[in-house]
Amino acid sequence: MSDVLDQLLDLDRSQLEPSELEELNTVEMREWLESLDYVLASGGPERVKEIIAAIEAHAEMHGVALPFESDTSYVNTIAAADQPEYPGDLEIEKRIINMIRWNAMAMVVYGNKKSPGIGGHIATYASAANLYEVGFNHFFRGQKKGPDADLIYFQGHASPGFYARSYLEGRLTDEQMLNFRRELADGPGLSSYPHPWLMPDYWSFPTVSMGLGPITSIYQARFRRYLEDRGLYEKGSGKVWAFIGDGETDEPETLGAIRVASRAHLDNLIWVVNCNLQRLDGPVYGNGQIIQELEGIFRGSGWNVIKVAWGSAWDELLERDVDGAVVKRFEQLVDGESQRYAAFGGQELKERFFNTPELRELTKDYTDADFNRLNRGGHDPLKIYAAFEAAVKHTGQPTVILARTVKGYGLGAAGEAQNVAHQQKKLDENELKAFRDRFDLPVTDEQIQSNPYLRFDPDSAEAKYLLSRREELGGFQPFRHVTAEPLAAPDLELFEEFMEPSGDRAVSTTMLIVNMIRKLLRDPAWGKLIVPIIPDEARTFGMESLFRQVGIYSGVGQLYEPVDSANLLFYKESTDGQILEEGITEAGSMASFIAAGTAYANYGVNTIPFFIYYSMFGFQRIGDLIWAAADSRTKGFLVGATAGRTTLAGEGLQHQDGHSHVLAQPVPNLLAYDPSFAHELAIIVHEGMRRMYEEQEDIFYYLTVGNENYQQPGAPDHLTREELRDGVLNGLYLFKPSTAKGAKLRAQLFGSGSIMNCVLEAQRMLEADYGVAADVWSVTSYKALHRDALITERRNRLNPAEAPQQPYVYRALADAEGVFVAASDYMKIQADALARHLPKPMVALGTDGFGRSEAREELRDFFEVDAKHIVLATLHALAQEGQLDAAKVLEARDALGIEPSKADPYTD
Ligand SMILES: Cc1ncc(C[n+]2csc(CCOP(=O)(O)OP(=O)(O)O)c2C)c(N)n1
Ligand SMILES: [Mg+2]
Repeated sequence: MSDVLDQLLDLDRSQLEPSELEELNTVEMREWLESLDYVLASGGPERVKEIIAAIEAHAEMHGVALPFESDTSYVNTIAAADQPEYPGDLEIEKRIINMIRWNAMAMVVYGNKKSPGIGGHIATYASAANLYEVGFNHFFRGQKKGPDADLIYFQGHASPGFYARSYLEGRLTDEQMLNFRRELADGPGLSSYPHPWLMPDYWSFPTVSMGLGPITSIYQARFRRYLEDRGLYEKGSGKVWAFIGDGETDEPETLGAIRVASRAHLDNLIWVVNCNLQRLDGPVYGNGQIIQELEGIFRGSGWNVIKVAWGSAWDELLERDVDGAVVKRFEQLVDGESQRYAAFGGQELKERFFNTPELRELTKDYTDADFNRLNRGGHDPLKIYAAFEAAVKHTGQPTVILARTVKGYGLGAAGEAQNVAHQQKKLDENELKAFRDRFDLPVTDEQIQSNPYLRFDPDSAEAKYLLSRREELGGFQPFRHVTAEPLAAPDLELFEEFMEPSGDRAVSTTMLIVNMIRKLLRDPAWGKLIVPIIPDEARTFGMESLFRQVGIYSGVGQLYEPVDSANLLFYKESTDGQILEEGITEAGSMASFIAAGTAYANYGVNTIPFFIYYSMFGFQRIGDLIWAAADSRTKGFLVGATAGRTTLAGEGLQHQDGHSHVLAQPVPNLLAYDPSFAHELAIIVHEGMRRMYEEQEDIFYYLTVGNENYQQPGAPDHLTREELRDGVLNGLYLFKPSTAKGAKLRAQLFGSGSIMNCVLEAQRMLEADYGVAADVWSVTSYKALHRDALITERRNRLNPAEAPQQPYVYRALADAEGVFVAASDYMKIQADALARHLPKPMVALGTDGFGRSEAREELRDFFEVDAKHIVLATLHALAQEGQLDAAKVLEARDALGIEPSKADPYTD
């Protein structure tokens, strides 16, 4: 103990002068820290942990309520002394990164000069460049590494940087670079962001809708484990890397699923959050510290957290700072304030950060250049390398690296750390020259005016280094390469039972799809490849028997004896379980769907997902993930169960879906079906498997199935199998022609889903009570009919000299007599959208409006889709055609018991 401390300790602290108290505090703190240093040196970190734990317990025992802190001091997680040797050539890497920085900036600046308003981002990549370059030169493994290859979610707004690197690697041409964001130019162009749909040999993961990259990367890493554990893919050391913006962590999809990763011990997952402390409008958390906040969140969720906050230049300062003044200052520093130092440079840092006597003393020898060198960790390759290496080696947990960077790094006055940095796309000549000088680039003043892009001489040390690093790491990144072989659709025999009538047995389409999945799971070729995905609704859909049949996947197996173990259908979890029981997360389930439905591209494995969910919680809730699935060229079946606004009884407004088919319309490569019967479902599922896996088409399917039980009629006799198949797949076929041969009045009725039963009843009533012969058509897909009609219409418009063709729906109905009346459990706009393409008008009945808690019959009355409303609509249409007296319609309305003053379901 020091003498001063001894003396001061003898006094009553409350009697001390403030200066004496401060001295006591300082000396006391130093004593404690020195003791700790001694323990660390002699006993190592483990002993330090033991002592601190004992001190904490001791303090708590004496009534000191310690604050809960899930974050650690605001210093780098990896101490300077523990940093590994940097394996690369820093000088060469610097020249490479500088050239990439230039080209990435040039793509945007020159692109906007040529075509004002074309957009693009400079600041995002500028801040993240070092993170990526350490990855490209030392970590990211390419396709040739097989199961050791990495899957990388690149931050979407940084795409100019990846194109710029690919250009140096010789993968992209000058023309492509000049056509960044000009995909419709004469020559080949480059998409703004990562879109596998647009660049299928390059991008794998669409990340640009904030939050989708993060959540899908978690389920990707988990799915990789699933494939390995089930023996479908060789176990390797490949990682899933996701690069995320700090502003992006605002999205619930970013942080909402991080527990999934730690619970599953996904040490094959590495997130790098680029903490440039800014988002689009300004600071992410100006009044606080986003890095510290994120550290707390991730640590609390069981992740390994590595902070890369401060660059190497700070190490020496921290070393000298025995009183911890710098660390204390770090901890006070809010992000909005530190943004100023990045924006205004070393002088600002000197005056505003080193603003106490101790800090001034500590830096008294510092020159302006020294202050300017005090860099952020995310721009220091040594720090980044240490973090990446530790992340790759870490076992048992996912890792997140929180790297502190500067938004718009290198842009200087043109936007460095400015609130406007995100949208900066224009640099004037002086700013371009400043950028050139800062990064020491071989650009002449003349070149600045004209040819923007730089390349290394192929014989240069830089070009060779660049390519040899990638060669050693297994090839270029990003890449997308489909290696899966076509796989023949299952034998039609498998589906034969569904073509037969069910007899007295009433069966719902939900039960039918589950039966089909069960059968497919037993198929020798397909059985292993089916991936049933359920967000905690298996019992709702009668799928619990699958628990036992194929098991629920769990990376750790089952560590408990299930409560229902005596039951035949017990809740079985196992490492080779096949079902992905995701819990209550449609977003997570959709992320699994994407992983399973793109495994043909990412792993060369033809897994086929069936994601079964409450239809209301699909397009409406996770529409953006479905859009990303489409972009990703995902295959598989989305099955919206408990579908139909009036078919799902009792559940009411929030659950009754009468519009998911409308929301399915915008997704171009999605086929959407609303089948009524088993034979339709069987034909669609078989054809889907054939097209997606045998023909390798990049499409996916949406099927709605209901929970209403009814007898399945089997394939109709009046059609050949071929005719039936064509009709079902094209979206419409004559299901039940009228038998009332002599009737004068005619109608064509169109039914879908379970409303088909109302249509069939209306057919009977019209014939029996009103002398109208009605044919009944099954409309399996309004979307398919509409799509075909638009394609045909366009073809005719673009080829006016050729004989016009008719769309399928027109041809199918050309000779149909009488009025057209359609009814479905979905919005009227589905049928209305066909109006232009039909031989005559079609009256649409549907379920526009909010649902109600009621029984089916009442719901169908309320929404006016039941048999009596179909009858009334038919008679009204006949009257409008002049074939029936209006008085007859009025008579019928009253006879049917329809009140004209009844509530309007659309407005009430
Ligand atoms: C879902 C969604 N909302 C909004 C945007 C628009 N947007 C693009 S980038 C951006 C800011 C991104 O900030 P950050 O995540 O911190 O990334 P940085 O560019 O700073 O690395 C925003 C709001 C988007 N792409 N996706
Ligand atoms: Mg940011």
